[in-house]
Amino acid sequence: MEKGKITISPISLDITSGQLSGSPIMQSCRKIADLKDVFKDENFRSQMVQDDLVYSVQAYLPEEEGTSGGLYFGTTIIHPGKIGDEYFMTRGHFHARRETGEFYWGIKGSGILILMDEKRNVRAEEMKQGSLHYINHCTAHRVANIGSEPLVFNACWPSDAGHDYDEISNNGFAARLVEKEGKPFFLDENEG
Ligand code: M6P
Ligand code: ZN
Repeated sequence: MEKGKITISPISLDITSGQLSGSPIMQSCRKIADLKDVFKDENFRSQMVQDDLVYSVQAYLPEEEGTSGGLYFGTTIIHPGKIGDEYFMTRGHFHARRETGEFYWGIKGSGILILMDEKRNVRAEEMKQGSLHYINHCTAHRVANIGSEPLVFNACWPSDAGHDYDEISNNGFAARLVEKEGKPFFLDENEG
């Protein structure tokens, strides 16, 4: 590093909108079509407009995936909506390296962070602007938007955490967040 030289970071974060700008930023979108078998009512999902966006992720990944000691940063925007009575939500994942944790924090909107340990115990935390969430190691995590505006949150996780989606695809979460009488309500995995 040249002594005394002050440079500008290539990435910036608009802290009011959560929007990342600069380069390199990875962008991904999850549309209705991408979320087969994620929601309880697969038949309902299959009949929705397949091109509609459920959530998008922007991520700054300054290290090669798998590098130990590095960190990743992301902004996730979950649109308001439901599939049947189940709120729009992220796919959810365990970390491939189960011993790694993660921070989430709310930027705007109203949501629920759903957490599940390896014994399938589920708990949840309210997400809103300024809420800070520590996701323990060995804990699957998923976020649902329970409001009528986009839910925006930031995340910071280790670059060697990885994503294990298979465990959730195969066994799901032990509870699902549905709207009942206008309010969020957890349905046990065996309930309709
Ligand atoms: C956060 C982070 C990312 C994750 C994203 C969407 O930004 O946890 O690692 O990819 O949310 O969640 P998912 O991958 O479960 O769809
Ligand atoms: Zn994670």
